[in-house]
Amino acid sequence: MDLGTGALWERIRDAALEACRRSTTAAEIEQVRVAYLGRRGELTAALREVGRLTPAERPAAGEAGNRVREAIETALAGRLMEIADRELVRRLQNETVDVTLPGRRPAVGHSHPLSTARRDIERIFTSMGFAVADGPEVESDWYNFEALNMPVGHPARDMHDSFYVDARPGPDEPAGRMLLRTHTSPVQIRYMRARAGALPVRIVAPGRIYRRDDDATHSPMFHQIEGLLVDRDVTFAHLKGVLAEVARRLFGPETGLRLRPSYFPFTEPSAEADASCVFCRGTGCATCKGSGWIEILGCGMVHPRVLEFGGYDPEEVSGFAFGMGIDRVAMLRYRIHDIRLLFEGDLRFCEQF
Ligand code: 2NM
Repeated sequence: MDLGTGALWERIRDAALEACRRSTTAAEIEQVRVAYLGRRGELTAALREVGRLTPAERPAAGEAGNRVREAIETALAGRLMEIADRELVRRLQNETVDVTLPGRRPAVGHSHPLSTARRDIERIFTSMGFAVADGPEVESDWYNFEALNMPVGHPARDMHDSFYVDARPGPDEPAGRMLLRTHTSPVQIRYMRARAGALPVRIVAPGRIYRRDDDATHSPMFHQIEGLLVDRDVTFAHLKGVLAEVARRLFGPETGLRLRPSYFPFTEPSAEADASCVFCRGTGCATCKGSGWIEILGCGMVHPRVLEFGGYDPEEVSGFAFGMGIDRVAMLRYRIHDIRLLFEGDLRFCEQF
């Protein structure tokens, strides 16, 4: 090989530049690069030979070889740019816009029926002076059960009703097992304790709750809104007045309210509240199963022990509380017969509201 005189370098350079000029696609450019500059390329082979020259010959040959490498690299990069430009121009020339086509209407999102129901219920309560409170969904045994007058061994704590989890309580939290809250009542306990005895307490706590249940009318995750009012001289009459107004605001001004005695560990006395059926107006239909009434919530006067757990003196204050299923309200309002539809995210369902 004639590395010294430069004839070899010139020949490689001219051949490479010619191949580069003839290339019309990026793939061809790459082929040229591999043929000359690749690991087994012609120029690469020649540069390797430089190492075998005498020390005196080596610098000039190496310099000549590297100049050729740079020339080839520059030519390839330039040609690649030309090809890309040409490609773009060709695409733009072929592109046409039909300005007479009708526009595409952008998809507009909207609120899920559950969000609408929650927002409407929250508005009713905030307009009556209640604040909205929230809290953790992973709760301690103490806040979810103990503070609500459900001591160890109470049937509602049964493994069959609750999802226990491996989480550890935080540094300032009571020791004990952790679970997904089965109601939003722990929010009310946390709120009372944070108020440290201040009056009045007047909150609603909406949110997700979890129970081990799964069929057309039960989902393992569902939504509840609970309310709590604590002050001096709060009576059952206050509870009934507030709930009657809520029922009218929620289902219409003609709606009636009926209270039936019931039992909850955290209230005494306790009641279940029925609204007169929104569909038949009380004459009896399929939705109210002929009774003319639909159960909408549970309620009662806060148990003295629960007030104490909240840091309030049951000799000084009293309170009422209630819990309502948001999913139930949405299902009644939109006549949805399977609760699971609310959680599947199927747009064919969601877009109907
Ligand atoms: C219900 C029924 C009756 C309730 C009790 C409390 C608390 F924290 F104040 F004790 N919050 N919510 C309650 C009372 C909930 O749900 C059916």
